[in-house]
Amino acid sequence: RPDLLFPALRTLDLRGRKLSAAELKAVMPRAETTTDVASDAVAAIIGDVRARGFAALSELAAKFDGVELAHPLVPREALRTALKELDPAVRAGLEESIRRARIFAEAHRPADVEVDIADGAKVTHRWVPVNRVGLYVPGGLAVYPSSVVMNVVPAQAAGVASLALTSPPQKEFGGLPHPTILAAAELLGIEEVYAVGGAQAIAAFAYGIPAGDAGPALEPVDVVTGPGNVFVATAKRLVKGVVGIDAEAGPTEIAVLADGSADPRLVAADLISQAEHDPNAASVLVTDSEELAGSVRAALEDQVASTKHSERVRTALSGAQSAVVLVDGLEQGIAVCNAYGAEHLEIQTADAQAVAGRITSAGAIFVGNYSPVSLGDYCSGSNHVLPTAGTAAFSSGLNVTTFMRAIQVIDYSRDALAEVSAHVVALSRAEDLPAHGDAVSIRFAG
Ligand code: HSO
Ligand code: ZN
Repeated sequence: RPDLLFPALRTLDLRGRKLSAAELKAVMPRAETTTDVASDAVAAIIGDVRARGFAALSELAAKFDGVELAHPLVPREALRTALKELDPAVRAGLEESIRRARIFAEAHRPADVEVDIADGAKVTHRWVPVNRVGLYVPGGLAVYPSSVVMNVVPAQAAGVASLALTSPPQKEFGGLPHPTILAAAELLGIEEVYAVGGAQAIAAFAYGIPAGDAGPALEPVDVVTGPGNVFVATAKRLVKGVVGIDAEAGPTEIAVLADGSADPRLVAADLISQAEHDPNAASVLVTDSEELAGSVRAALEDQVASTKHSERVRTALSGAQSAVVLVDGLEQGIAVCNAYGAEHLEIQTADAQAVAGRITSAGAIFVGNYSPVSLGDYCSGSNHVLPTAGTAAFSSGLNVTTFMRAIQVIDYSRDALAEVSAHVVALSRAEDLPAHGDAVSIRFAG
């Protein structure tokens, strides 16, 4: 009775059911997105930072982080020391992660598009990096130096001139951010690092803080990226429009689309790997093989028991957001995955490449037995900041273009303008905006 194994993970049987894409999306397991409960508190913090600058940051650091800080800029010496004291194996891992991410990001820098619409009529789409970005790195339980790499490398490849990073002050590290974060920043050549966390960090980035008695100014940024808790996410939402922000990263998700040819031990290990992040993480197996589903359950019994964060993993796998989804065949499996739009989708089927080619919604696709999500988390060259909660339907993972925008450049000659002038005049009349037409006609009058 394979269905009796690991019963905490529920089964959703979609076999024989003809569901539309919208119905599939509704029926797939997904955590409720948390509604914004922090808005008022966060708005007050943002207002306070705007009004009182460093003094507000210092008070908030004392209140929330229990540290005394007159000015939150981390001394350069502390960055150097953190790198010097970094475990050599971790350093080597970060260096390889950076190297691969750079190869990809630099190749991905978008090319300008220059088009001759007609003789002498040229329109160009010109990519330009933003001037300055602020990167938020969470502290506390989740210390992710790998996320420093994932945010910084594409910004640098985009050509962003000025890059600032912030992470909450840690009492146990003398009010500085976690040393691994500092070391990763130093490896990447980031000199401007702050010890500020929470909504106040996002406010400081968005509005800047003028120089004062406490020390040098914190210049406002154009784009804020990076994950954070509900206060950080709410703050990002509130400053959006003043600055650009990246997508809100919810609890992580892995879906595995597998057929009878998949190795159940690998499927189980990968489901566990992302469940390890968060009791709210989602692990979803989509398969047309009841036999595979049974052997994955058997493998989960073994592997969940022996993994370090067993309790967290068990909670994630037994949550409403996780399931084994049984489908009639690969066709329905692909439809299910496209409707779900997982942050990470692994394809472990006979012809994995062909199946991957038919996926139209996912943050990232991991093809075949040797491309697990953990590879992408650290060292594949791809980015691990990816759309969650189905937002893959309309958004992309972090990449060079996150840190760029494009300018359209219009360059017409006299003859080229003459060729369309009557059309401009006619359209301007139709919109009762005759001065628009006149601005063209005047160039040819007299
Ligand atoms: N899987 C996470 C990223 C991460 N994993 C960082 C390990 N460290 C979200 O894509
Ligand atoms: Zn991960």
